[in-house]
Amino acid sequence: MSSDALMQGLRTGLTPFLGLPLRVDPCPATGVVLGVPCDAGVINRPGARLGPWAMRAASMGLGSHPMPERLREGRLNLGPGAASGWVDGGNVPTLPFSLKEALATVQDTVGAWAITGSRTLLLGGDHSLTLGALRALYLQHGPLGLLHIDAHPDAAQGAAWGTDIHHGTWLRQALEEGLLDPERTVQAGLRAPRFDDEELSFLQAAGVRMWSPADLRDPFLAPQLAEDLASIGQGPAYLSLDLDALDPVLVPAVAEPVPGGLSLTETLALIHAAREWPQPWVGADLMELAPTLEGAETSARLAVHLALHLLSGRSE
Ligand SMILES: [Mn+2]
Repeated sequence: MSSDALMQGLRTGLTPFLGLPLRVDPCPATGVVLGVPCDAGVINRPGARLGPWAMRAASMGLGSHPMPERLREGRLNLGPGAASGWVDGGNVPTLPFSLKEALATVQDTVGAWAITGSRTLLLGGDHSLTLGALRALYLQHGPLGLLHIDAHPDAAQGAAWGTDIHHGTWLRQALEEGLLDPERTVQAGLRAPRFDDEELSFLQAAGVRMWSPADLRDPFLAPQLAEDLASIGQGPAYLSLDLDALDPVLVPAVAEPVPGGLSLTETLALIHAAREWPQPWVGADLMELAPTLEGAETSARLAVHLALHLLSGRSE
């Protein structure tokens, strides 16, 4: 964000994400940030429908260059800013009463931007809405690789709640619909308590690579982790981040916080691994920020920090 954008935000009361130009109609751009103001797929503790507003407000006044990781090596050149060539596309106009219609609206909106060549970053919104983006990007690119950073596997059978689609089932839906290449699908941060082992068995049988926080921290598994993360990008890929992957001390304002989560450093290491993919991810999302819950300000701040790194190039 330039200081001009900060002044404009103060003057107008509008806070496009990171001060990006606001373009509510699809147009060719490097990428578009889209809010998804819907939480119709949340089982407990709603509030994520307000996530996009919280993240935009928290982005106001931030510099667009992450601090260089190292300052004592004499390389202080900041390079291009994060989100260079990106625009804020406003919110996806989801109806709050029908998850099915909301998914179709996300698919239509993401598809309309993708067809212009724009990459997409969703600001959630509950995690079920990711399915709409995957459906749209599959139509554009074919089966996608997926880096899924989350405390939960999100591959539950929907029958228990009388619906196939809620924020704990979208990954199963995506795999069953063939939207993903399971050989290029990796989950990181998994630690939520289980009812049974059905979900994990399903994922293992599908060929998905699952990493718990302890696995991620095991130095003997580091080469395997690097290999798994690199494999995702051997084709068009998507990066989906549920903010509950991080420890609830850092991000309490999520529907389903689970103790024992990832640190910021660990999460950034995963995000930075995606920078090494031959092609940048075609879509990404930051889901489940529920600013009605405790710790909203600090949670939103951290989400924006992650976005800044998601939208930064290799040189930063
Ligand atoms: Mn989750």
